[in-house]
Amino acid sequence: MKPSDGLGWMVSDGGGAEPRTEATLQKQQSWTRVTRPLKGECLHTGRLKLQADTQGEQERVSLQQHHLIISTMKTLAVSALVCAMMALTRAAAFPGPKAANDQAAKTNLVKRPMTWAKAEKNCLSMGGNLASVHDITEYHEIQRLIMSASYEYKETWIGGSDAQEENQWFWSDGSPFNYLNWCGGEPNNAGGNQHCLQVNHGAEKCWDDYQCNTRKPSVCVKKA
Ligand SMILES: [Ca+2]
Ligand SMILES: [Ca+2]
Repeated sequence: MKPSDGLGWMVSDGGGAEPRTEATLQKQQSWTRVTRPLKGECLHTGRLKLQADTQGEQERVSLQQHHLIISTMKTLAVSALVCAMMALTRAAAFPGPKAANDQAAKTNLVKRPMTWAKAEKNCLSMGGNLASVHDITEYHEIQRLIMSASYEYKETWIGGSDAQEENQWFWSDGSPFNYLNWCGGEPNNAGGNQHCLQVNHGAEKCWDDYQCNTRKPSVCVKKA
């Protein structure tokens, strides 16, 4: 069979030898009816699809705009909430000058002489510890406090100790022991019995290890 109607061999029954009976014609026409409309349907369906796409696109765009507006409003609301929370967090995290003054006021000199251990317990009873020192600025603040309270750079306990193990120094408040201001030749553990840290030692007013059972003034610091 020739592809006389331009539909090609695929629209035929494929046999070629079958006589062109009415049934065959109907069969071929049915193929034709199926096949021809397929092209039309494809186009038509395509147009419908295009129209549907267009309408759907409009609806989709409209919905997207709607969602965008809602999303934008939600984002703005969330952003405002986040900004408010950040402002509160900053207010809590970064104390102003008044809070800094309050923290400085929590460092105090205890004039009454006590052994190192009793001085530490006395600080604990006030919610603090013997002072720890982490840089030269902190050390100078402690020296100024001692001078302003006692009018001299008096030897005074702060929180350093190597009582647990020789030459393993700790601050009683648990902070890192990462700054040193030892006097020359100190700590010397003189007599094998010096395990507590006193400040304002010697002419240079530096640090010395000394017998812990000696009674001295002390400096307490209460953490913020
Ligand atoms: Ca020692
Ligand atoms: Ca010493």
